[in-house]
Amino acid sequence: RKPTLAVVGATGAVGTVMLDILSTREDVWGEIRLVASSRSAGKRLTVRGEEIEVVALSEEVFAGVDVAMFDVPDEVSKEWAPIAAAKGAVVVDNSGAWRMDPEVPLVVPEVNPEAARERPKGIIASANCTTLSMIVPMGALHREWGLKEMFVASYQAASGAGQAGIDTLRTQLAKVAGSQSLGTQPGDLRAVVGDFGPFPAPLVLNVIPFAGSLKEEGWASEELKVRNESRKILGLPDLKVSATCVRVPVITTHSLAIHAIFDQEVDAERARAVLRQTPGVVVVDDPARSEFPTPADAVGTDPTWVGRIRRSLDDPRALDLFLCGDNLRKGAALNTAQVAELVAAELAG
Ligand code: 11C
Repeated sequence: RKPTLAVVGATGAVGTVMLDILSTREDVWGEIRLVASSRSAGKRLTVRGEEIEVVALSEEVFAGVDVAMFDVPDEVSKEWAPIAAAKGAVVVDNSGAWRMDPEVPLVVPEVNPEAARERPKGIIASANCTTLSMIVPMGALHREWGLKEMFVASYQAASGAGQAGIDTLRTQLAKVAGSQSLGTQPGDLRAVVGDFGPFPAPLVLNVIPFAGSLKEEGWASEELKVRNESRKILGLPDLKVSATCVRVPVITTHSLAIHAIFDQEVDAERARAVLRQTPGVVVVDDPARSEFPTPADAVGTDPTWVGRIRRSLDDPRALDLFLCGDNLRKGAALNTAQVAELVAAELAG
């Protein structure tokens, strides 16, 4: 019998990509149940070419479910993931609710697949989209030279803030379209765009040096997630990580500029060779021909695209690079689907 899958949060920005991924990857699932809030119940969505009615989240929907993917806000996951697990489902959770729980593995199949087997709470976490956008190539470079420290600047897309983020950027784009003057005077965009949506400032024609919520000593939650989640996934509890997370007016696909320091001397050509051999990574690195990753080229694709690979001029143990990853695919739905497939393979024996 093929395992039964529940997709909780099927109607959100990540859920929508998840249905596409489930329809295009090798099909390991038997029944698929689509679950959402009571507001979305009754909608009919297509997965694997078949229309399925969305049902409201309740204890009963987990009866007979083997694996439950959760693409919901943290507070919904906090409440409902244990209920699904108590009903016998293995939960693969994409929220931030469980990632740092020592009894919950945080899994990226290309980096630490073995961690998925040890799940005392019946819950496996998938990482934040910013961490996931870089962790596969950084894991490969760590295996080669031993990672010691990372300085990260992110360029994060609007869809990291969900459908509300996408809608806000599109509305703001419409408000500035055709203007010959907006973006030339201090505050002119603030006056015109009106609603900032989930962002703390206008996003259109702008960049915002803040993502997530404010935590201790001025750090943003996104920056702490990049640090803490990288440490857990790579199994490096003392890894030094400094991140500055910035929102940019891109619909989907996060980019990151990384300065990574290793235990040994590095070599840019060897880094390209290592990354070319790494599943889930594509190297595009020929700046003389204007070949480097951009979010506009990476969006809608599965791999992490890496380029601008240089050895630091001042430190032979350090590499600088730039990478792009679709935050809704590998950054969210794809990684969750890959983890769920690991569990399905394990259940199949
Ligand atoms: C963003 N990375 O771009 C965030 C969204 O912890 O899963 C994902 C938040 C999370 O805003």
